[in-house]
Amino acid sequence: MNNKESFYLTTPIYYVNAAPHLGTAYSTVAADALARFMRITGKDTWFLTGLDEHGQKIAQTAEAEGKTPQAWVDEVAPQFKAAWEALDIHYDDFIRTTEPRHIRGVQKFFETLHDKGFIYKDVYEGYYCVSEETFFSDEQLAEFAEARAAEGLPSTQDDGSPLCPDCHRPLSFVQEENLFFKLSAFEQPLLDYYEANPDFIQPAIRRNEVISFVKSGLRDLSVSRASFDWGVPIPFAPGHVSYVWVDALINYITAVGYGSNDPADQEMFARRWPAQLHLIGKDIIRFHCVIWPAMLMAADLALPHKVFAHGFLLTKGEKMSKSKGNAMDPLALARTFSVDGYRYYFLSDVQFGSDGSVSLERMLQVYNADLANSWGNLCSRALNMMAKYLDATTPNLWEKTVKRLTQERGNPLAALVEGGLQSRYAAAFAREDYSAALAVVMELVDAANLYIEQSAPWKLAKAAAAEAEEARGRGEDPVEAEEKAKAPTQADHLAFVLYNVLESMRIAALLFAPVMPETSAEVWRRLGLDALFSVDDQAAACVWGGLPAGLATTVGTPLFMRLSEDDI
Ligand code: ME8
Repeated sequence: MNNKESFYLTTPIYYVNAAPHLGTAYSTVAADALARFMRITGKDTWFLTGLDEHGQKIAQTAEAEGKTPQAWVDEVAPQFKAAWEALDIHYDDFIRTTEPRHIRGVQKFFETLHDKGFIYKDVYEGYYCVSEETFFSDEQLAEFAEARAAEGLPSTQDDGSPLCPDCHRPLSFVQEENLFFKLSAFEQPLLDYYEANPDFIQPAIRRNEVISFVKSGLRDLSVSRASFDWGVPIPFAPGHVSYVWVDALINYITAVGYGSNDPADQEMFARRWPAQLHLIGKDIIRFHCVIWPAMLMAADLALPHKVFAHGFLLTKGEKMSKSKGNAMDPLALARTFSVDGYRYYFLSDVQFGSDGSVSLERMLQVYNADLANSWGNLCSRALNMMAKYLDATTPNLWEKTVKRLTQERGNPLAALVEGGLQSRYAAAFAREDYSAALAVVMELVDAANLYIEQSAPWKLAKAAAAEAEEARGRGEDPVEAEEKAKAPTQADHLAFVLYNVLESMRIAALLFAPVMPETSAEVWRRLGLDALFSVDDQAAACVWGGLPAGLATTVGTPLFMRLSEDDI
């Protein structure tokens, strides 16, 4: 029996019409960092990601490639897994919508909605965007036409047929008998739910957007397609497959056991569902905050606790996407800036929840300033001084010496940590504010670098050597001399300063671990801590003074090599 609190979080499941790109990597890295944070804080974390493999867009892509859809998705799926592995993403489960466990669950879901009277047959007549896999109503098209006209831009092709309001590609006209879901019946229940659960949709701007969309009226949703067969067959409607979005959303429950008769799966479902968090991009907010909760209400299932929609990564002011050809390859960037450098840049420099411009130039700047010059440099300076002055062994100071030095010289680093550093960091993580969480850790790194400058260990080392020399000249043992004087020696002061710097490094490594796991594990090794505890299960150990004495430290190569314009 697991008594730990469950934390189930998900990313969108991505379309397999092309390889992973910076946008899909962004959501997945963010979810991974949060999952690592939750694991470290002791939550029973379950992190799901996966692939959306059905639908007309995938069928068309496969056809263009001269492959069957199954062969195509089987070819692309490993590319996603390899990319996530390369970016150090540790998911607990990876679902593909072509798996039997998912298909079975989607069918059960349809049957449930049908049995409860929420599904009926009707003729759908209207426009559909294959690229967005979305239906557009006449009102939506009119609104788009008006907005475009105001900018002096066309909203139709030359022959007068409309363009997609989202991606501006030509729309297809669909006229077929479909199954419909009574989405309109959930208008008021959804509004009531948003009101009763103010944190359900984050950030607030998205919540307001969703509320005004629902208030403007919901229409029933066409949930099946009969003109092609690359989808989940609907058991009670031969010839119909599920609308790809409905199929895709259900992944969040089929992955944790919904639809299975196996008692172990049923137990998992009871434990994991509802999810704590669906982490998505703002482009798919209506699917997650309107259609999905309405589907769950109709099936009498609990609703997820929170949907957080992050913004778009923009390059030169435009949404970065494969079709616009302005997508940077995440794996190439990770090779240049290191995996941790990659993860750090996107999570620190783009305010999570807002759109953010990204560029190689800015990435280089952030990498050099924060990682090579601040964090990396702190580690190499401190470890070099340990080797030079303290025989690469963490010092063993008497408690009373530490007390006295703290009184006399102050300890700004301990004061910073004890002044609520970790709680500010944790609060930032809990509201998905990665930039703020990382800025808190950088405060400690910057303070430690400043402390080195101000306390000048090299001067203390000189003074300590002179003091020892003097004591020897008097024929005294320096330790006894200290006892006699009841005053800390210069050597104590040096050890005190370096201990404080190393202790700050230990805490910074712990707090950086969710975003930069590789580097934190390396710092852990260099501090000689890996034999004692793992960097992953030490979150509670941000208590000042946790670095034991007598550990062997190692210098190693620079954690982050400084890069120049020529390297990018
Ligand atoms: O929509 N900036 O899949 P998809 C930030 N299969 N994030 C971006 C981005 C950008 N420029 N471009 C993409 C689908 N993303 C459906 C989802 S879920 C039940 C089904 C990210 O492959 C962002 O998370 O088009 C966005 O929501 C997602 O990729 C869309 O991925």
